[in-house]
Amino acid sequence: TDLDTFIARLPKAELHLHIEGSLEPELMFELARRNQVEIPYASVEEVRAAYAFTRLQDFLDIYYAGANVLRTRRDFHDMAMAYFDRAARDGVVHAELMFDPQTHTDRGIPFAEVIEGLLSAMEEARTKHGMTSCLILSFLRHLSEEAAFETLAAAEPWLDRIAAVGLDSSEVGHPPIKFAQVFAAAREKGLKLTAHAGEEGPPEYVYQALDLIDVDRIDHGNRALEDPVLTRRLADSGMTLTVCPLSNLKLCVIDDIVQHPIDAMLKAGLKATLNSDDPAYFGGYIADNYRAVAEARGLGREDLVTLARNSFTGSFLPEEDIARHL
Ligand code: ES4
Ligand code: ZN
Repeated sequence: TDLDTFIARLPKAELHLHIEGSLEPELMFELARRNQVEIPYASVEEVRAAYAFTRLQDFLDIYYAGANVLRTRRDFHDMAMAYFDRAARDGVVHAELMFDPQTHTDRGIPFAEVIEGLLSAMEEARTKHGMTSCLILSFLRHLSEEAAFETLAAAEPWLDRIAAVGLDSSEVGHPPIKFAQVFAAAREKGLKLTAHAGEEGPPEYVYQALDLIDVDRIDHGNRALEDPVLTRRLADSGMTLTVCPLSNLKLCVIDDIVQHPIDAMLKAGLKATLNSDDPAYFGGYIADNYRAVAEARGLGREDLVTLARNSFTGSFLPEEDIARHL
């Protein structure tokens, strides 16, 4: 079989996906019309042309603006369903969706509208595609820890339907230690913990995620490679890294896809996985990420199988469900 067919047929889990980052320009226009919201673009082409970033913050400014068209639970449902339909075609059988409640509650959208829309799409994905999924509530790190505590409190009625908490948005200047208390509270409530670390931030932020938060996963983790001691520690502990190659390219974490360190990560014994991050903004879904690094770094099919396998062993699924996928 050719590479695209092999990748599409390889069962995989997606572990690093911001659902708001799956909002395609076409749906953005449809929701703007449906909700009578003004958007600063005249056409889908103009939106896509605006997706030229040189760093994380350039992207985040546009991503938060795009989320402004999301108003009702139906909007969140439709956005998530579009993602599930697309991911199913890429061979995703389990998806862990990060969502940013503060992006919506700070605009006056009730937490219930956001999560109920996502949950109903998750239910539909299960019946329509046989796809399992779970939710990762992400705190915006450019906001205060107090605001994160308020978000955790707002989530209380749905805690049994939330697998984990995460930490995203502007990394530099907002180290994990800023959120140590709220992560401890989330763990007390039985949630798993993950945090973006080492995307733009230094290895020190990865150490903080490990030592001060005791995370179950690291999102990105690229800059850990600058520190051999840290790299060895991540490998020896079997820590899962949710790596996002096309995101790294679009946000200039790397200058060219041929420089992507995925093969170095595997060679170092790191439990890396491949993910799409914000597929509507970064030019590709999960299979595009597999293909991009397979071609750019000459990964063999055994490597792709290893990466897909890591996506299940690194997932937040119960042990018996993980075993079913191996
Ligand atoms: C994000 Cl790529 C990335 N990094 C940090 N925060 C984010 N939120 C959405 N995508
Ligand atoms: Zn991310």
